[in-house]
Amino acid sequence: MTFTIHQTDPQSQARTGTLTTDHGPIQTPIFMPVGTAGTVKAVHQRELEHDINAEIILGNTYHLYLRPGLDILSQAGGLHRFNGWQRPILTDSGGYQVYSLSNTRKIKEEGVTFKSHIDGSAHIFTPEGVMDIQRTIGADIIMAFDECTPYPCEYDYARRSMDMTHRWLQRCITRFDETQGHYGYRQVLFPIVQGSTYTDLRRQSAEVVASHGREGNAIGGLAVGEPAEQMYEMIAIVNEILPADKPRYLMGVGTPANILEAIALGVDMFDCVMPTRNARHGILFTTEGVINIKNEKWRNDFSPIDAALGGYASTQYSRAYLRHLIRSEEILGAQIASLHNLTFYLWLVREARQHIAAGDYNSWKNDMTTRLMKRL
Ligand code: PRF
Repeated sequence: MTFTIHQTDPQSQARTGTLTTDHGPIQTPIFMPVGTAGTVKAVHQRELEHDINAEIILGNTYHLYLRPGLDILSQAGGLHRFNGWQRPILTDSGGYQVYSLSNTRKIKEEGVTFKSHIDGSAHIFTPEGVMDIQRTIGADIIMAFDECTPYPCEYDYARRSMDMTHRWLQRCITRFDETQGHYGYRQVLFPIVQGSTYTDLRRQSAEVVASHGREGNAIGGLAVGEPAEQMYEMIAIVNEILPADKPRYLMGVGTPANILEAIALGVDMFDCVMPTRNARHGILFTTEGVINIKNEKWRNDFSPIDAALGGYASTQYSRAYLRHLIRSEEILGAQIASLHNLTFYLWLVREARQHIAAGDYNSWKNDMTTRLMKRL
């Protein structure tokens, strides 16, 4: 994998680049649609590829391991073969989903024992096991096994958890480096910075992560309920330490405003369920602001969902029609709304890249942030 930086913004830490994997290139800053169970919910791959030009999607170790399971994924020849997506895939390690989804979980030095949210069966995730699983899934970018601390988090817990995440990271690296991909293309491992909202812990964690010299680095443990200002402060501290010539991935973030702010702080990659999850609940992001399509005010608005955005879903269907579909819980409602919100997120990062290249990123970001977060 190579990462080439094209332009850097003179007024901020923002930059544009290209990340090249064996499944193709990714223009950064990028937003990665979340495809938890090997599918971006309610969105066809034809739409991902041709309508919104998604250059990479996410998968989740936790979900894919539980269902369909490694036997099927390995028989298929990996997730790319199984779901037919031929562009890059990144998998999260389960070091987050296991905390948010599984019923009972116990975190120990060896790993995390948990019960499946599907059938209650007992499992253990260890750093070594999670590397093996992600090798079998066959993602281009795989994530280290970590503990994402909750917010708020006592200092002592945050410190002990971070230290364990660092020991787990060493175990991940050892296992990863002594194994190979099963399918003939290269995989890379990104470590994850933790440390809750404590500046000294964040610095320490960024130093440890940077010292491993991997092909890219991630920032975890943020957007878990802390104020946005605190999140930005942590990102700024961490990004001073993470190498500038490697991609930086902020995990699970966020709103359009969060993304634009983090880009200014030097982040290159984002993922979040927000566009797809909100879409299913009728919350739409548009170039004018945020819409709750279920509201009465859209019942006879026959204008397109977002004419300025362009793209199929956003111009083909009216707000009144989408309101009707979502209120009727029609499957097509979720499909249109999801495709629309992803069109918006991919448009947002494309615009960001263009403004970084043009040298006016900061002023554009400030204008956009107020506009995009307005409730219509
Ligand atoms: N760790 C992992 N995945 C994540 C996070 C994390 O801290 C977050 C935090 N926002 C989202 N996804 N492994």
